[in-house]
Amino acid sequence: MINLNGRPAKMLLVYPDYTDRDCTKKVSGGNYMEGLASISAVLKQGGHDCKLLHLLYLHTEEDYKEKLKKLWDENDGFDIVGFSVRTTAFPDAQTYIRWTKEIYPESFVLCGGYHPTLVPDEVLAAEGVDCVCVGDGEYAELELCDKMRDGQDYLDVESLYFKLPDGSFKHNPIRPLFENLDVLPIPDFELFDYDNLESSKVGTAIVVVSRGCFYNCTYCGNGNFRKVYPNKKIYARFRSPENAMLYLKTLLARHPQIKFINFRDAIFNMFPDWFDTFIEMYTKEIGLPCTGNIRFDILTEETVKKMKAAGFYTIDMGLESGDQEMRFKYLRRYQTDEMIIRCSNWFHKYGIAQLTYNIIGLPHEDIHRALKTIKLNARIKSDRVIPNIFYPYEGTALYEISKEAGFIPEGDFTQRRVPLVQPQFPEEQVLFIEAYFMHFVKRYKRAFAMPRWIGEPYEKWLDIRVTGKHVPYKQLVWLHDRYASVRNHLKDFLVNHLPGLYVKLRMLKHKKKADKSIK
Ligand code: B12
Ligand code: SF4
Repeated sequence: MINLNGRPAKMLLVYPDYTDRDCTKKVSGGNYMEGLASISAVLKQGGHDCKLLHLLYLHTEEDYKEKLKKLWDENDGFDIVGFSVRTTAFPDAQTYIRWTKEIYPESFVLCGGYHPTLVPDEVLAAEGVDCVCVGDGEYAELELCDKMRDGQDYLDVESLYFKLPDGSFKHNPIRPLFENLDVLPIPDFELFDYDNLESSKVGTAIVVVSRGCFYNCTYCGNGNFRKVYPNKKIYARFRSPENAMLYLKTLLARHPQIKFINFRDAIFNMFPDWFDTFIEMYTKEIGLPCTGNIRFDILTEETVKKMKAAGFYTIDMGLESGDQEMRFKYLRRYQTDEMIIRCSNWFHKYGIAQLTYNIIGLPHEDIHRALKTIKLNARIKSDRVIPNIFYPYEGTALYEISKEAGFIPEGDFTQRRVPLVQPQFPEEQVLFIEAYFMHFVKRYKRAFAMPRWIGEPYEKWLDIRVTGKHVPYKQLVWLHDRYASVRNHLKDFLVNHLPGLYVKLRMLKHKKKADKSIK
């Protein structure tokens, strides 16, 4: 039991923030994370201290230990080391935890974030982990720190599970969600080297003014994240529009170089009335160019028009699969092709570019269904497409479907490029669709724009190039990998050395789109 004898607690947050494990060099300043900035703000408001070890790349033992020691010495030690763990970061996090305990065996190691929320006992069982936080962490951490400061027993703190000296687990109830997000302080942006973040370098702020989502898409953890709370009905919450303005104004006052806002809320227009009020206030009080995730099944043309006035120059939308049956049966996303096409037309009409997220390699998918995703993107004339390879997150409905069908291979699949092994959709075909997604979207767009007599044969020819028996999938994937590596290096170079030019190029692309709009 840690007793700080009246001294405020010192917490070190460790954030393994990289998705590409091959990247061993620092290429950017990493991502902003609302959850950690929020925990830090609440702890500091409560009189405690909080620092961040932001891991931007896969560290070697020497590198990690050197950084940890430096921070430890500068701060005269820490009472708690808290790891933020997303599912795919868990294997690396375990290594970092082991190394932490090797130098500081007495340190109290706590894990929080999405993975510990989904599978708390699995995380608590890992070597070196003393405690896990299930769900939102601010007030559980504050209570833990307060109790350590006051020398009280903290083993009953709600939302925390503890590993006891005999190795058994102590599970506490999960504290109810706080309904009003306005009670939270403005996040501690300065926990991060904010002006050096990947987004800040190109004048963009990542902003999150909500928690959760009330939809139930089967591949997403949200359906399960909310289940842990006793009052799960209020899981999806937003700061009030007034408080969201205060958040933005505080951020802009501290970081005046920010010229774009990237709202990363799960679904920005989840509550249409909130959204309409928010964008009206944003138009008057902020007015910076912005983007956000938008759901189409709750959208009206009037809202799209207002979004244009507010400064939305682009939006993101989850298209996920172009096969309606896949969307309805396996993804539980009840959006018809017709609805998707109609809403996309509004964005074209008002000159707001559209980026779509797509999933390839879903369970029971095959190359013909994946081709439908390419074609729907072409029909709605997506301006940018992001194809992601399906990853089965434990605890999600689609993980269970994949497991039941026998598509999940034995052993650690977290580092596989294509996690599912499905006979009807082999790895090289999934990688091929991912690699050449935009290439084919562009060509199908052309085919659909041509007169039928030429467009139809061109479409059939393209179909053969995607699904034909003799397509050399493996070789084409190899070629694309080489090209992607050069392109990514170039992008990193521009973002890190010529950010002005990068922003200009990005704006030029969006200007072309906006010029076509109705003024
Ligand atoms: C905003 C967002 C992003 C942003 C910001 C990333 C970030 N790290 O926050 C961007 C666009 C950069 C991003 C990227 C990615 N994301 Co993302 N993202 C989200 C989103 C929409 C909201 C997250 C958020 O800010 N919530 C609000 C904050 C306040 O809550 P929070 O982060 O959960 O933090 C609270 C608790 O988790 C806990 N907590 C968190 N860390 C810790 C640590 C300790 C010690 C403690 C005690 C508590 C604690 O306390 C916090 C405060 O209450 C969620 C989906 C969703 N609706 O939740 C997906 C989500 C987090 N993303 C996800 C994924 C997979 C990714 C990517 C890997 C995608 C990719 N392939 O590139 C990358 C990874 C980037 C990275 N390095 O982390 C998954 C994670 C799934 C999982 N099981 O781990 C989610 C859940 C979506 C999904 N598919 O289900 N993402
Ligand atoms: S709408 Fe987005 S955040 Fe909500 S459940 Fe679906 S995928 Fe997850």
